Amino acid sequence: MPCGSLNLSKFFNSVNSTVSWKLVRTMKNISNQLASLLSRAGIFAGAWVATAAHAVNDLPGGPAVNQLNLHPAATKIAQEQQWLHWFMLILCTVIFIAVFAVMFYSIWKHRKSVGHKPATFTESITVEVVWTAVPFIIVILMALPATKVLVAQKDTTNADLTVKVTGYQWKWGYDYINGQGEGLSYISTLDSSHRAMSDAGKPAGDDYLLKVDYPLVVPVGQKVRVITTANDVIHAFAVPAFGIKQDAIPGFVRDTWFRAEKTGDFYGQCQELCGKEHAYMPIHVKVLSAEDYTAWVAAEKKKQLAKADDPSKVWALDDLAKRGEKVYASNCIACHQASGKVAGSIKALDGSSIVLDADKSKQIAILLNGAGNGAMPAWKQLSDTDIAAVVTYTKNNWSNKTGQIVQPADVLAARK
Ligand code: HEC
Ligand SMILES: [Cu+2]
Repeated sequence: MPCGSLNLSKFFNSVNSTVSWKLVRTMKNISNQLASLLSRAGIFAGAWVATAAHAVNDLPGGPAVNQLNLHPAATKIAQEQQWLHWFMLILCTVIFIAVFAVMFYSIWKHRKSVGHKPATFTESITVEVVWTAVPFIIVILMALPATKVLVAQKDTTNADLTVKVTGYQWKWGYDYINGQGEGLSYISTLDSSHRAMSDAGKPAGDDYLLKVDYPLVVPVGQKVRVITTANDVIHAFAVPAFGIKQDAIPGFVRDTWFRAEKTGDFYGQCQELCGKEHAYMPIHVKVLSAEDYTAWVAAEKKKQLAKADDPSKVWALDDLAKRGEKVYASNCIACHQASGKVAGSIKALDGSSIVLDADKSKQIAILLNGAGNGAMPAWKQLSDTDIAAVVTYTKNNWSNKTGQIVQPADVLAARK
């Protein structure tokens, strides 16, 4: 390329579209071979873990057994990040080898014992210019493609779908605030069977601690803008296959985006230490085809309509307690146990004077406002019916046979 007509942006575009694909392929080959070599070495160390515990397999879209390489990319951005990763690693390795080769060769070749006399000159303008110019060019060569990807990563404009992701201790809230599915809103928590496995110290399955009740569902090939924030402490929303990771900070709004190139399940985890159950708030993104996504949105909307309970509805005790059992299983069991008994600093609900109290407003107030300086979280975000249901359930389960029923209207009144 003649130097006078060097057009950098054109140059890098052409690098990206032609040369880079060959490079990506060779780099991938090198990296795969490297990874398999290393993992074979790692198998010795890993073998006892695998046999002692249980057989696990790779989880597509999630972690792989003895994984050393980055997750297979499911977005263009992740692909480019991996290209950069290998590009820089190889560049640095080549420089490292070249510099040290020259150094060791010179030391060896010009050693005193074979009669070499030290040169007496000092300062060489040529050498100084070369060792300033060459690294400068190398740095520019690294910075240009990196900047290009960085700028693309930050460009959250023109999204097809916008989802607000809220970090809670310890679950994720997903609100579809723009695009197809607007208005959908739900909480995604770890599957309770996985918590039970963890409590029992018996991990099982390839998706151990990655299974959730309601995954984040998005359409394939569309630009999804993710707005992150948090309700309590700092969390971080990250999905390695998409190449995204964004802190979710209380009181602040940050954003990132991805465009999944294939359908399937992709997994991530909270990546900012956020408390004792940091490891129990996985992220599961389900990427659907356009038709499946449309069908999913329609079904969810229907469900939401059915669920949009009329807070003035008067419930029968049995129906409400049955619903409360579900609310309890997904929200309260982590602390209060299925048995409702004392567990450390967690007060028992079975036999609790507050739960048994004929004055229902006491327990409603605890649920709406929390207690023990936040040790018992506030549950304002649950619907009136869900709060009424779980209160009714606790008042009529275990040895608590009060026969009391709390209606959604009682909760609605207490909110004011
Ligand atoms: C993060 C753990 C945690 C979760 C989840 C939790 N609680 Fe609690 N809860 C506590 C703690 C700790 C206390 C004791 C607070 C105190 O010191 O007064 C408590 C106290 C209570 C009390 C008062 C008991 C008494 O006798 O003082 C009630 C009622 C209660 N929780 C109901 C619930 C219900 C219903 C849910 C589910 C919607 C729930 N809790 C979820 C931790 C939790
Ligand atoms: Cu977290």
